[in-house]
Parts: sequence; C-alpha cells; structure tokens
Amino acid sequence: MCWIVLTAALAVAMGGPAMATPAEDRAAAAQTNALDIPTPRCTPLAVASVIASGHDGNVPENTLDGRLDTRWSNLGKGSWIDYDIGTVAKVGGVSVAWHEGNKRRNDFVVSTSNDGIHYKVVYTGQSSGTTVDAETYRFDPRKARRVRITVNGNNLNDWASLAEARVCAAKVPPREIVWRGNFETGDIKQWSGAQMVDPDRLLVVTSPVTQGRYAMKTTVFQGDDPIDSSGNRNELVQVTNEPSGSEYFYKWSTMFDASFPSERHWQLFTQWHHSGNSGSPPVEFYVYGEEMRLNIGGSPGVQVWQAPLVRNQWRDFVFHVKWSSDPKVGFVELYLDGQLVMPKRYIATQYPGQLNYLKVGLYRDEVIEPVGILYHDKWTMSRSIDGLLPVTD
Ligand SMILES: [Ca+2]
Repeated sequence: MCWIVLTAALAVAMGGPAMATPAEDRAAAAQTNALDIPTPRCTPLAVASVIASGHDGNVPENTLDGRLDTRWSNLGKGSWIDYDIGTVAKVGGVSVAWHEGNKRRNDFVVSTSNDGIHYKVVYTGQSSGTTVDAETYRFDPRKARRVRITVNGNNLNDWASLAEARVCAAKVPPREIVWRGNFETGDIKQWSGAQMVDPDRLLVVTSPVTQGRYAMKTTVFQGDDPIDSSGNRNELVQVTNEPSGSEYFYKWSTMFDASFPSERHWQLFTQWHHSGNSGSPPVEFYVYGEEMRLNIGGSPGVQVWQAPLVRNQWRDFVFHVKWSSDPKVGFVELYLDGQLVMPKRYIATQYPGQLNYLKVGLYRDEVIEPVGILYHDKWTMSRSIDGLLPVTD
C-alpha cells in the first residue's frame, strides 16, 4: 500500500534548511543559581533555601556555592539534604557532584514534596563512582516545591557527602531539541515545505490547540493530489534526513475530527518517507477502519502496534527511533498519552543506502469519498526523552 512516486515538485518543496535551531530555543535562558557548575542534561532551577538532617560542620549551603572543594557532610545511612525551590514547579531530576565521587558509589533516593511533610520517592539508584563532576539523574517530570536526596551510605563508608547539587527543571535542556514544528510561529514556516492543493488544506488555527496558541488543521477532499501521484493528500514535509545510526525522540499530538471517515482503507497521518522514488515508506502511522496502526518496513512490512481510533480527543505521541537499515541495530518504541504502549522493538527503520524525511498531515487511499479532517500540534524532535512526557502531579 501507499505507493507514491516523487516528482520534481517535491524536490523543490523540500529545499528549505533542515533542523534550524529555533529562536525560542536560543532565547530560552535557564534560571540558575548564582554560581554555576556544568550539569549535563539538567537546566538548574534556582533554590530558595536548603536544609539537612544534620552536618559535621560542612553545612548544606556548601552544595550551592559552585565549588567542588566545599561540601555538605553527615555521617549515617539515611542522612538527607532537602532543597526548597520556593514555589511549586515542574521538576525532572537532580544533578549531583559527589564528594570523592570518583571513589565512592553512593546509594541514594530522591523524593519530592509540595509541603515539606509528605514525600514521594521518584528515583532510587547509585552514583557511578567514576567522577567528581556533576551527574544528572532524571525522573518522570512532576510538580514539586521540595526535592530531597537521602543517602544510604556508599561502598566505602556511611558518610553522606555532596560537593554540589542542583534541582533540574522538567523542561528539556534547549540543546537537546533539534527542531520544533509546533506552529507557534502562526504559520507553517518551521517546516521545510508543503504538498497541498491550496493553503486552506493545511491551515494554522487557534482552535483547537493542545499547546501554545496554534495548531494545524489538515483537510483532504477526494481528488486532492498536489504532486500528481497516487492517493489523495495534503502534507507538510520536514527534511529530517536522520543519519544512519542516529537516535531521536519525536513528540507530537494528533486529534481526529469527530467527522473523520471510518474506511477500511489506509489513511496516513504521519510517515517517514525514504529518499528513493517509489515504494511504501519505512515508517507509517495510519488509520485503518477504527484502528490507529504503526507499520514499519514498507510493503508488506510489519504492523508493530495498533490501538482503537478515538475521535475528537488529542492523542499524545512520543516516538523513539534508532535509524538503521540493520534490523539488529534499528529500533522503535512508542508512548501514547504518557504510557509506554510499545516497548523497544528491533527492526530496520531505513532502507539500505537511503535516508528518510518526515511527512505530516493526511495522505489516504484515493477511493475514500468523505472529507477527512484532523489536527496536529506540538511537533518536537529531540535527542533525549527528557521533558517530552507529560508532567504528573
Ligand atoms: Ca560546594
């Protein structure tokens, strides 16, 4: 299914620069403590105050002075240090530079609280024992005012001893976002190009939206064929050209209109198309009848996921891909509405010698008569899943 032939018109439409860094990323200034240390995968939040279960003269404030040669220390398993960020905010991790961190593997727990009384454990783990620099431990984003690190000893002794620590925002550190196509420019200029019979078929709208001010309404009438090919379509194109061996996370939301046709024919709403001239795309999200499906590998390929089609409701996708034509290297993994619905599955996600590009909108079997309407929002391409999943209370 879904055979198309690329034309010269597409090559022109795809001519825009790929993966430009949006101004909003460059402008996203991190709120930080006065004294900064490198905190990979962490955008530090300002801390209003810090307390601890005790100390040996090395006070808890020493973990906020930007110096690795000062520390908080307290003897005994269960010692804790507790950071108050002054207001309830979305947090997504902690970054810790451990005293003697290149020698000690610390057992620790991170918990969060809104009131300083009730705490929920959000992370349990060990430090690497290989570095004195800050290591970041991410957890599922949540709203909290206090973040507590409880140390249950290390492989050498029962001291809890941290040189520096930061509370990380839930938000993705801007450098991890490589592209946004969330329509917040009020138009489709974030995208490389479009294949549409008329601008009203890929319309940026202010309602409905699920994020920010704008979303995109896609409409396809029978006969819409902007590139003189098989099937009917109106689609945006983003020339992602993911290198072979690269790994990315894609977040977006799709809502099918209440009128969306129930047809036992293919209706693609998101696809990664190969660079070649013909053949089915290697990655296809589509509707068939009353199901959403994901097919990998073209025709016939493998249907790796399906779920009931729901109309008139935003569905949040987070799609994790390793791009490779080697089925032992490439993989796909899918979250829907914040839940892992397809665990990592190894499969070829590219065709040999070809790269892929992203197409979003609606592309469907030309036999379908009723008008098809759906909405897209939030398109984000990132190097990590940090900040892409919904924040829980
Ligand atoms: Ca310090």
